[in-house]
Amino acid sequence: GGMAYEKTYVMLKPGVLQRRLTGIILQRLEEKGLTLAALKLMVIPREIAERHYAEHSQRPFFPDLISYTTSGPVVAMVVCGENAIARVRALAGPTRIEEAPPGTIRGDFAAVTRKNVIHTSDCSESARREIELFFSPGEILEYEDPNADWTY
Ligand code: DGI
Repeated sequence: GGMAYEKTYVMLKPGVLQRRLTGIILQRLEEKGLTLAALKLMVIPREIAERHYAEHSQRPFFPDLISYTTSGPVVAMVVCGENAIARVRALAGPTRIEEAPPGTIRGDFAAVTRKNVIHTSDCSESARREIELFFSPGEILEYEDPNADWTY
């Protein structure tokens, strides 16, 4: 397939800060050549968490998903690069922890699906929606990357 420059929404879930895993997870995104365009700590308000996970509102695990997601600070990010959406999902690994192989972020750092460490947008439409939900346009910085020729 061709390349497309994309932005994706990435969130390190509650527990990652407490476990001191932020640096090692950011390193995995950076060493793959992905670019950080925005990054902040926040505690997600319930209403925003419900909008973020609206597609799951009828699932039995929804109340637990919302209480977990709002239970502590998260690291919210906009990550960009060629084919960034698929590349970040590949680094994260499958949703279900039994399927997440070693070498992926979930495979290496998560023990159970409900605390699978990282969220990452699943398509360009969700990426657009999620970035808008968590960031104002002025928080997203796009800058020259003189090293891009060494990555792509
Ligand atoms: O985009 P993903 O986070 O990989 O996956 P998703 O959008 O299908 O699910 C969103 C989150 O909801 C997922 O990261 C963990 C949680 N989840 C998904 N399926 C289950 C679940 N939590 C529980 N407890 N049980 C599930 O079956």
